[in-house]
Amino acid sequence: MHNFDAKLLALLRGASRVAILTGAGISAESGLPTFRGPGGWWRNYRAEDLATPEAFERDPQLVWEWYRHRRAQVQQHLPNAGHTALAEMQRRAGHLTLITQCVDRYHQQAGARGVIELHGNLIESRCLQCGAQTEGATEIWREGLPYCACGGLRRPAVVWFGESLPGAALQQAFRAAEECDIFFSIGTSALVYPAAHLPHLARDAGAAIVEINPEKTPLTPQAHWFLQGRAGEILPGLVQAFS
Ligand code: BJW
Ligand code: ZN
Repeated sequence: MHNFDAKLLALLRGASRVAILTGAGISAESGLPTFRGPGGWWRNYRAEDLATPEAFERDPQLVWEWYRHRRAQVQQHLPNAGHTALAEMQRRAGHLTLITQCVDRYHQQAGARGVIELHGNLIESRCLQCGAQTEGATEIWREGLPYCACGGLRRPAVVWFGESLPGAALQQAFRAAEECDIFFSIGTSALVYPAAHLPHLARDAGAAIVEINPEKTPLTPQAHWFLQGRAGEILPGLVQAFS
């Protein structure tokens, strides 16, 4: 079990508002690949070929092949001890906002509520013609591409590079960061903006910053606590502090 600093535990017990930002690393122990780490997607593919609007215009079949594969992976695996611990922490803490860059919906599946999805989700798709956003079950597949009932082509309901994040979600996330006493950055390389701004906003507003990651990131020098290790191993112990 991880040995936590007494000062950190006291701070957690006294905190009235907690904000948590998660990234692909939170789902790594579920068996989902991350983007940038060893075994990550960007080790074998170029982000520009899969996660940009230009890639989708150029080769929608290829992009959909990747997202179908990832949907299947999400269905084949389950939330892990890290997701469960965060949901439990939310039940115990006075006020805990969970902000995620993940598109797998594992936080919600583990019981977390009011999750702010900054980069959309894998489950839904959006019609390029009528704008309707619905779950995959309503897609009409033809030659490797999903269509809407209106006939329009559908795209994954995620946020690609160069696209703006959903405005309401981003606003809620900024606010949670500015108002919290403690901000956790968990399982994210802290490289992709504007999500990567959040811990800095929180820090500037006076919050304590706690980072959980097996590797150092550009955020690490700014973190008040760097808990080096896997989220699924560290978080279950940390839950005890919230009671
Ligand atoms: C563990 C673990 C375990 C392992 N336990 N941890 C130059 C400067 C600044 C900004 C820009 C710039 N050029 C372009 C930009 C903007 C760009 C950006 O930030 N680029 C940077 C890469 C430089 N951002 C955008 O384009 C965003 N939009 C935007 O800014 O709009 C305004 C605008 C419009 C037009 C022009 C310019 C600006 C949109 C970003 C969208 C990101 N989309 C993706 C795909 C989403 C859909 C999908 O899933 O398919 O989001 S890319 C990918 O990266 C995904 C992730 O959410 C995101 C972040 O990655 P994450 O989650 O941090 O994962 P990894 O793999 O990077 O890290 C995993 C971490 O876990 C590692 O640290 C491991 O060590 C750790 N880990 N096991 C705990 N067990
Ligand atoms: Zn439509």
